[in-house]
Amino acid sequence: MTLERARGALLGTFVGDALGMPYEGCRAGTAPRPLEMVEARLGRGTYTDDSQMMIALAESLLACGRVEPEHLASAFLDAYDPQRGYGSGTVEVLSRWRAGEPVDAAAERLFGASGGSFGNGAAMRIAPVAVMFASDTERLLHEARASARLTHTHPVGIEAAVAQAAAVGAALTGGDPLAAPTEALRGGEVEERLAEAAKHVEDRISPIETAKLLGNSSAGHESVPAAIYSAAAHSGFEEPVTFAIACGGDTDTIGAMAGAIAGARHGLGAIPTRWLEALEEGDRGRSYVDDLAQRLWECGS
Ligand code: R7I
Ligand code: MG
Ligand code: MG
Repeated sequence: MTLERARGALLGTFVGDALGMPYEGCRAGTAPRPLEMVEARLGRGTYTDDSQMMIALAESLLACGRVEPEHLASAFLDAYDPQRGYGSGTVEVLSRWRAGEPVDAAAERLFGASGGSFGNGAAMRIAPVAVMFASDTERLLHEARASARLTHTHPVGIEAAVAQAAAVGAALTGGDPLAAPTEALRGGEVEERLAEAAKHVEDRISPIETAKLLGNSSAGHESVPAAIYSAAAHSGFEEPVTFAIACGGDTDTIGAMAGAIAGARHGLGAIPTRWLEALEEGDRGRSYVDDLAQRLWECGS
């Protein structure tokens, strides 16, 4: 793994998130081409919960050297800014923690008897785990699971995070971002959709077909396969991220996850300067995320 790739994974998440946010909820095939950073809810180039939680996860990993549930929960709580647009399940976990519920018990109680959230919230933030543990696949998958369980206890929510972690990990180390997640899973919805995605890497399908076949919602199994497919079937950074956002639906997150994989695969230099330059700065903006990537890389390489 090179430093360029580590920077690409984190800033790729940020770029995909900021680019995709203005198109959240759009139908597949409607996002413009070429894609530009346009005025968004909190301003041009601003990020959402995807990057905010990624930053908190990176900070906690750097402080603890691993996923330490109590510390990570505090980091998520400290970072939380409702204006960034969080999933309802994650908002509830945070408020349960704040009310004193044990860190490892709150997530199971979401969504009634379903066994917790199957949302893509654990997958969207996973890039720092992949950077820190890229050299040891077993450890990477273990830490990815631990980081997911804090907020997502439904098997699909965890599988989605494991798949995305494996895809970013493989991309960082020159592996195959579609084969690696398939190997990491032991059956389940996410793996089934990845198998479907694999059939279309050569004869590429459109964003509309991708959304139909693989999904584009904020459920883990209906967004992680689409993001991995976007990155696996297209080269460079601009193509896969533009394709991912054209899938519609949960565009900030599908964009963020495709951006993490494509950035890890091709390095920071592949991300268009016009997109990088538009990212918000401030306390925890572009330079800060770049610095986190460098520090994670130093721990991981
Ligand atoms: O997973 P999570 O943090 O959401 C992340 C998404 C991303 O798109 C972000 O950009 C942000 O917009 O939100 O939050 P959750 O609320 O746990 O999961 C996301 C959504 O998946 C939920 O709001 C539900 O619509 C759906 N969902 C479920 N629905 C029924 N039963 C997740 N789990 C369940 C379930 O068990
Ligand atoms: Mg978001
Ligand atoms: Mg989203």
